[in-house]
Amino acid sequence: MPINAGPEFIRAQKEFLAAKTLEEKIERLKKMISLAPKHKGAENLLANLKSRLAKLKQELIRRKKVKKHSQQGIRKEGDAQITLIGYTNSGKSLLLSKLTHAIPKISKFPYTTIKPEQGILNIGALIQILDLPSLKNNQEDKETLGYANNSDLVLIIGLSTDEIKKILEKLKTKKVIIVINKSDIIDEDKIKRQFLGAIAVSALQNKNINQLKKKIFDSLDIIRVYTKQPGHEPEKKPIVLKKNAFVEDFAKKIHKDFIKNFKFAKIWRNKTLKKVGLKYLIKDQDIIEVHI
Ligand SMILES: Nc1nc2c(ncn2[C@@H]2O[C@H](COP(=O)(O)OP(=O)(O)O)[C@@H](O)[C@H]2O)c(=O)[nH]1
Ligand SMILES: [Mg+2]
Repeated sequence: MPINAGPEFIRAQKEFLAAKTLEEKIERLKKMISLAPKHKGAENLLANLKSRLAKLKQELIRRKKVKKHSQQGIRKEGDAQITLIGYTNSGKSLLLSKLTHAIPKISKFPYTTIKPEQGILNIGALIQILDLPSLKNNQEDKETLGYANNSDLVLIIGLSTDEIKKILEKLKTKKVIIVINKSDIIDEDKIKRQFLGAIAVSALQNKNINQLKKKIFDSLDIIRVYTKQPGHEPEKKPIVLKKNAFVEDFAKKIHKDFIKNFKFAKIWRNKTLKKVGLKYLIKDQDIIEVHI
């Protein structure tokens, strides 16, 4: 039986055959289906097109899954995740090795870091640090920027005003610390005047590394508080909470029954003891004893 497809269908078919991407193929095939003759003699054709469309859609889903999986190459760990971003040779990998126990490749040759390297900075709270591949101003930056925008805080490692400006433009997140590295060999004052709040360090000479750790903690808006059992010393490992948490939030995190049976809490702050209720605001370094 003749199919008698109209000129519009023929054109749509040509466009479909010329499609380059999977998304294009799907869109154009849908158009072909909508223009295909619907009479009995064209049933096979229509069924054929529909089954092709189903296959293309499946392929799209599969590709998306693969992409998602590869992006999740590094899982978030610890109490917060921060990322190091910058151009090649700015010293990101050396800095990672100074902030954590990680041993990444460090080299004067460009683009030594080809995938994110990770380490854990222990400042009571455990901070996961990702040392990202250097920016290249090309398509590859997309994945790198994705990691940065998804982290809790980005450290921009820059050696010049120009570099820092470019990186700020690329980033979506506003949660950044500007770190001027190599302060042993570059003039940081001019850059600092442009970016108030920037911190100058030297990863090579361990200059200002502890100040940087403190700045990282202060920028994360978290607090470390220590649980204490009546008659015992406080725990060494802190509980990490968001800034401006109440005794209530602390109690909830320890045990769900703590709220229900709560009587009062004792808080030691700067060696001073205070008896408080659930709505009391807690601060970094508080020691808390909950009574039920
Ligand atoms: N003078 C000096 N050199 C540094 C400093 N930090 C890193 N470097 C050197 O710069 C080069 C690149 O360091 P690397 O950490 O691999 O840079 P990345 O590409 O940003 O990861 C290496 O030769 C490092 O020894 C620093 O603070 N001062
Ligand atoms: Mg590197």
